[in-house]
Amino acid sequence: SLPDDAQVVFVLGGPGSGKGTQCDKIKEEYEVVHLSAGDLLRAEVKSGSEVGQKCEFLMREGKLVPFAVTLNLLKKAMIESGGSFFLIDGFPRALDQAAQFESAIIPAKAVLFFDCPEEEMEKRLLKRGETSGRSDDNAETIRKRFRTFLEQSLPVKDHYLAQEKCHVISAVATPDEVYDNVKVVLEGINA
Ligand code: UP5
Ligand code: MG
Repeated sequence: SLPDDAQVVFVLGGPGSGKGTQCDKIKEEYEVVHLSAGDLLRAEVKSGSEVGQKCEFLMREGKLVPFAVTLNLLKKAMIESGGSFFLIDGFPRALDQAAQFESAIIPAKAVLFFDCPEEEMEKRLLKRGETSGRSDDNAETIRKRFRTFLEQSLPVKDHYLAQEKCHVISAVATPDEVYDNVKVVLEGINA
């Protein structure tokens, strides 16, 4: 199980908004466990498991994988990490996922939301697609990811804004400039 003082911060934002990039910077400076739901899913796909094979197709279609899959992967990784401060990157991606995670594991302390125009995200993802090898970094899947994000994931931001837990940070600047604002937020929530 998790330590009594466990804390969770969700790191959200559209596809290519810079969630992973900023989490990498945070963990250079703070003692945090960074768990990317997408990275955990890609590892599961790579393992060749039956669950992974099912997820591979959904991810290539820009759709959400079943909640139970991400919840199990995250829970296992949280416990195995031995850490107590968790940055959960790219999850929850729908309102019901947020509610279920919080009742099954722990309420979120705060949410970082990276705000980025679609044109900028598309540009970043297409560029990354030249070398990433990610099966979802192509123009067609990117369009589907944006659609899923708008329809299913954006309500999560509003949910946490209403609870005054969500900190919106502009993602349109250099990674270092974005990180300066991330730090201000993290200091504010006493990470
Ligand atoms: N870059 C970053 N910051 C920049 C900046 N400030 N200026 C210029 N360039 C910048 O960055 C993307 C690219 O932009 C990189 O090349 C970077 O160098 C550059 P990155 O930090 O990787 O952005 P990130 O927001 O992490 O983008 P990512 O593609 O990982 O976001 P997604 O949310 O699309 O992907 P994720 O891996 O979270 O999920 C993939 C799929 O898994 C989903 O589509 C879904 O099918 C599935 N999934 C679920 O079903 N459920 C889940 O809970 C999670 C995932
Ligand atoms: Mg990422």
